[in-house]
Amino acid sequence: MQNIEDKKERFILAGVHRGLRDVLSDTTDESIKELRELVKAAGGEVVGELVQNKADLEASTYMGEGKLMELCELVGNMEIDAVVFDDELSPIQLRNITDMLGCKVLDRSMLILDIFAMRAKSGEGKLQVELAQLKYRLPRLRGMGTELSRTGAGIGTRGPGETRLETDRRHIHRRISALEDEIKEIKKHRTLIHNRRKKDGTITAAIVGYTNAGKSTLLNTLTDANILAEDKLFATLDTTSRAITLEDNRRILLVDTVGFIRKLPHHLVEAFKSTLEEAVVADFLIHVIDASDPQMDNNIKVVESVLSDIGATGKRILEVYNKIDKITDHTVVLGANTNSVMISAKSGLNIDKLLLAISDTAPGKKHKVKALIPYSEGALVSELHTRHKVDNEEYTDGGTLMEIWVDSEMYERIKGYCL
Ligand SMILES: Nc1nc2c(ncn2[C@@H]2O[C@H](COP(=O)(O)OP(=O)(O)OP(=O)(O)O)[C@@H](O)[C@H]2O)c(=O)[nH]1
Ligand SMILES: [Mg+2]
Repeated sequence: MQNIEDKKERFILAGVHRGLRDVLSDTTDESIKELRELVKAAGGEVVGELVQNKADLEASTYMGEGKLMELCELVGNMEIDAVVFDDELSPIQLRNITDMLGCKVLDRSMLILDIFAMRAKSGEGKLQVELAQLKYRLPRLRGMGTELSRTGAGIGTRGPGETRLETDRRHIHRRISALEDEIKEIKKHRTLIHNRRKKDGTITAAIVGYTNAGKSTLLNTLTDANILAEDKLFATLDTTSRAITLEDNRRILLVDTVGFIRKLPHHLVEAFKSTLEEAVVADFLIHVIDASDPQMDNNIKVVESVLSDIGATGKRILEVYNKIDKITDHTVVLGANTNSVMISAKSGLNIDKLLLAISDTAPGKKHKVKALIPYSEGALVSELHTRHKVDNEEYTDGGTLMEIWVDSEMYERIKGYCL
């Protein structure tokens, strides 16, 4: 016998296709397909969809009334638990639609927040998700009201970890300011870490990209980090960092970050600013792109626009076209950007090329030189030992013969001794 708890909530997807020039803000076949994946990621089952072609959204009901009636019928006939809309609904739209449909009504933002709530592991991640959820809910409490409290739980109502989301307005206000204080403290701590890294001369690269592009898989392949990498949206919420050492001994700290998606809820981006700051303070960015995704070009645009939203602009970007094991026509991808490599993070294909590209992109690139340093320059030799990689060293009549990796600054100092 099937346990009631195991029964998946049945969803209908709904949206309005407006024929917008900016397809990324519209409801399209692709955004609906992605919404389907989001429902799946939240643990629900999609049993139907209804998209209306209509140039303008209705201010109070989002869809036209006739279409909503149609939706209402579907809900009744198909034993639907919830309808999820492909846009963020305004408080008034949410309330009116909920009144009409008599079932649970969610929107894209709520669904994404719900998935984030399930996936958040670190203390910081949980605080940020809860803050985004509460800020989203506050103006919508009445709209969510009866249905969500009657059904009590399920998709769209889950808080991070074991916590239950507040439903009382006064408590929510109090909780929001407590969360903001806590996040401020964490941010201070993060700034300390960033400053220390800068002082130590640590080079950092943030791995950014659309959700499911293969960021965590890449970090695993490069460093054996064992980060959760799964074929599901938003597998990674918490930043993980691991260092790699390049041939010239430069250590690069690679920071895995949360994936981006189209129509990312505004409150979420706000709340996750301190996590996303990793991309803002990084020395350069590694943008992982799923080259096997037909939506590749749009996904790149979404990532670029979120990066600009959070202020991660003007940085060197290494574009990494991933999953090339899944595609046959490589010409589509090639030539997109001069600073790009094609790899398979999963099979390890072209990881050597990627490491060379990382070495070229990261600041402070070193070159191997051969130098004969006179014995009178003992301090210089020891400095070279502490800060640079020495491949070979011999004591000759004319001084210490060294094969060393030096950056341009050190090269200027020793070029008179170079052979
Ligand atoms: N075929 C193939 N699959 C890959 C490759 N790289 C990653 N994948 C798969 O793509 C899926 C997503 O990989 P992740 O590394 O979790 O992606 P992510 O970018 O970290 O995703 P989020 O954390 O959700 O943003 C997993 O099933 C990986 O096994 C690749 O080079 N080839
Ligand atoms: Mg990941």
